Amino acid sequence: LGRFSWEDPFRLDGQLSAEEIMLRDGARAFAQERLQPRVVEAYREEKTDPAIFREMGEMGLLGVTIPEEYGGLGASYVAYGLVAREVERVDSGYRSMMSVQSSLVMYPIYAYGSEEQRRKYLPKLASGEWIGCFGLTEPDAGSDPASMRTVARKTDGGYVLNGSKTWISNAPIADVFVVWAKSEAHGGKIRGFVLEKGVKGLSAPKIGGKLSLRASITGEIVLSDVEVSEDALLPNVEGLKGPFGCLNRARYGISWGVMGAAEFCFHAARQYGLDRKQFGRPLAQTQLFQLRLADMLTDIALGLQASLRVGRLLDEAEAAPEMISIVKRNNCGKALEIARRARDMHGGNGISEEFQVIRHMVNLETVNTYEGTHDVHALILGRAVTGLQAFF
Ligand code: TGC
Ligand code: FAD
Repeated sequence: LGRFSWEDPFRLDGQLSAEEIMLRDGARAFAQERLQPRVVEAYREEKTDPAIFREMGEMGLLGVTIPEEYGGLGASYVAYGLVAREVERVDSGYRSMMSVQSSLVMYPIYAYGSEEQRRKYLPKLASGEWIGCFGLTEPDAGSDPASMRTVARKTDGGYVLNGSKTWISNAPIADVFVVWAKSEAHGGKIRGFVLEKGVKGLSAPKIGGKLSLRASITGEIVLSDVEVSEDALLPNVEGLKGPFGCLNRARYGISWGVMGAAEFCFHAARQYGLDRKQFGRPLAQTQLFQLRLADMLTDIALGLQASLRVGRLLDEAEAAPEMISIVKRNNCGKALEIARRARDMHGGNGISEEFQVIRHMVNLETVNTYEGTHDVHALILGRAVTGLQAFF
């Protein structure tokens, strides 16, 4: 008979390569030593430290899957997922900063950009010298990005962009803006543009009053007659499959990330239950507490195993978007449930910043919403199951 470890029920470690384990361990040490000590205050004060990008860059955590010649590590999607899990074990906002940079900014420049664009942007994004953001969502186009209003009008030497984006991670501190707009010169099709901070007519005000994901800054992108030259256009993609190609990777990374947050909450609830006595015995010795821990253990074990499978398929270029919808939706929903349970199992202490579970819980509300809400992913899957479109 095999041995059993509650910390690694299906022996995930045994399914990873030596390189993946090395990267995972490096990311874990970085996250615990560099991110964990600052997160409680950063969250309370709603402060995003831009230096984190450089620190992540030094550790090789930005653009993990991008080839080495452009500053990445050329590592697997499984390695990328493992990094996301370690960073989000500390805070979903820090993972957000990392995954926007990697999947939503570096990936489209690598996959859809010209050689000049790759050489110009990728090394500086990989080192964290430049910070990137990804503008798809608009005030009137969230779940339905096809209804976006941002337009690019052709001029002699390039384009003029007008419109506004909202809820954009990293935007107020970004140097590089990947923005999606309907291009009149391309029959109104959606095209990607790479804009730089400081260009006339571009501003990115911060969105204040966020009660979730407070360690990660969020803003708008306002485009008011922004003139760019032809070389701002991402030449190699057209239509919604451009942004969705990036979202596939980011959603997949999130499916691992949220399991890291869930593991933090599970471990914290277990320890609290062992330490805290009520009615003359540890809370962990009650049937209800053990039922909850068993549910957490099961959902995390299954979620990680599913993400690993999708990651391996992604590395073989065999992953379908619907597979990614399954793991994004399931793992976010389960992580949120686990965080809520863990909060409850901490009793009154559960609402204190010191115990950290409520921060994870409130963060996971955002993660369950962005990159396709829980219900939108259900509709993507419902369409695959029935062949019937139920969005409208
Ligand atoms: P639909 O007709 O389904 O598709 C239009 C075109 O897009 C293609 N496509 C995909 N391509 C690659 N991967 C995918 N996952 C794709 N999904 C669709 C499709 O093949 C088609 O191509 P073509 O060539 O035939 O035109 O489009 P629809 O308008 O009916 O879409 C509906 C829906 C709901 C699936 C979609 O719009 C959706 O997923 N909505 C959710 C929006 C969303 O995820 N927004 C994310 C914004 S970015 C963000 O949240 C970042 S937070 C990051 C952080 O801080 O960590
Ligand atoms: P809506 O689309 O208005 O949805 C509202 C509710 O209606 C949801 O419950 C939804 O599930 C439901 N709903 C929608 N359509 C249907 C339907 N057909 N049938 C049934 N129910 C439906 N976007 C970016 O482009 N870049 C970023 O970097 C980025 N970062 C973000 C960071 C944060 C902190 C947040 C909160 C959001 C971020 N987003 C970003 C935006 C995010 O992707 C959107 O919020 C998300 O896609 C949902 O869009 P919405 O907010 O407009 O909600």
